[in-house]
Amino acid sequence: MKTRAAVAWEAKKPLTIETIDLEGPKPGEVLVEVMATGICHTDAYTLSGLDSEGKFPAILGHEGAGIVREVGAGVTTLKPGDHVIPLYTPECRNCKSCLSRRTNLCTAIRATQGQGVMPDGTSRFRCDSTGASPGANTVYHYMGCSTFSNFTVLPEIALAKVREDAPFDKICYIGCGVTTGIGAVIYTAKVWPGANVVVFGLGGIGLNVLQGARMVGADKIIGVDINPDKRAMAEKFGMTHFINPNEVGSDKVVQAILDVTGGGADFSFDCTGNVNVMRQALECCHRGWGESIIIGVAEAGREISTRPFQLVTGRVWKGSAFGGARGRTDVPKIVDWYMEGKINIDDLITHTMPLEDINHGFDLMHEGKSIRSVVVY
Ligand code: NAD
Ligand code: AHE
Ligand code: ZN
Repeated sequence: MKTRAAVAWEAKKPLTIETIDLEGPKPGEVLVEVMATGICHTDAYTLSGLDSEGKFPAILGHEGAGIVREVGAGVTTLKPGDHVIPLYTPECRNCKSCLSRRTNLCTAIRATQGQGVMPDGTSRFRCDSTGASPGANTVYHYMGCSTFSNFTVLPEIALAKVREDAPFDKICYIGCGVTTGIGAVIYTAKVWPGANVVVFGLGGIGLNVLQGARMVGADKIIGVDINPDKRAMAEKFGMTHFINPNEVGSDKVVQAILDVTGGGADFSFDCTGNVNVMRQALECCHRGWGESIIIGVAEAGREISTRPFQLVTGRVWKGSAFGGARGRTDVPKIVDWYMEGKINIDDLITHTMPLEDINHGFDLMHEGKSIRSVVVY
């Protein structure tokens, strides 16, 4: 079939809207009509060319919601008409990782996903309008999702079935940002009531960490951002104290946090992807037990560092992917929380736009003017 998609032909270039050839689902795969997709900072990171797994041309996008239109042979858990959220972290329930119950990092299809292809090693996307010779017109999948295409194909294990009364233009955000932020608090860090929490980077992820911290009853919830315009929204989502490194001096941020918390944070979260900030996030943690969770994605080649003494004296450095959530199990529950009014998504979606304006969504993110832009097909 033909479908409309925003294609990333090469790094650092705007996306262009193309008519793409999409092959139908092979065994174990599902054809999904994407109804809405958010634009996450990770899409911009890959488009910047600094993602070591970035492949071009590709159809980016990994924060979507849609409807199953066709299922391939052997698919048993989904049928046409089902409402779904694509999962860049699938849940096969069969691999060593899934069976361990110790991680959400399912390994069933991770290798091919990183290569921009389906589990059989081939892409379902082709763009014949390039004029390239047959076979040279492959367009790659991205994070196994490619939600910047109106129709896409995913493995059955990479789809969470969700309730049908939930609005696509809001729950698409649960496909990454909401689950990543709230999940990092409840599944990865297991923040306890009364804990002091620090969040570095008050964007689409950090604001969800804030609302997760408020949900579990954290005490002080400190936000750190270089953009003072993020303050009002952060306060709405539970922030009790704000620190702007440009005002206090970036070398004084850690001390400022030690002062506010009376010795250090119980939990800190990096939602910037900046390795210098990650160091501050660790070092502002309380001696003996403070835990710092890295959520931000850093460019290829960047490394984190600290004095080992920081760890010897009890601070813990951890990371979190997709908030530690098991997609097929946890995502439908998070959709329920939204529908029951337990979490706020609406206020974080600051802009919606048609696919034709998707580059504007990236501009708004880079200018710090949006929290989440959502493309509605
Ligand atoms: P965003 O652009 O919406 O927000 C980033 C925020 O960080 C902005 O408010 C910006 O002003 C702030 N910031 C930048 N530099 C800073 C600094 N030096 N000190 C303090 N604040 C600073 O991005 P987002 O969509 O919220 O994504 C945040 C990060 O999380 C990205 O690196 C993204 O790739 C990553 N991410 C990771 C996962 C995961 O599963 N681990 C999931 C989604 C996103
Ligand atoms: N290809 C990147 C990996 C970037 C990364 O860490 N991605 C996160 C999700 S970001 C969503 O917005 C993740 O889930 N990581 C675990 C995994 O298996 O990729 C790189 O830097 O190489
Ligand atoms: Zn994302």
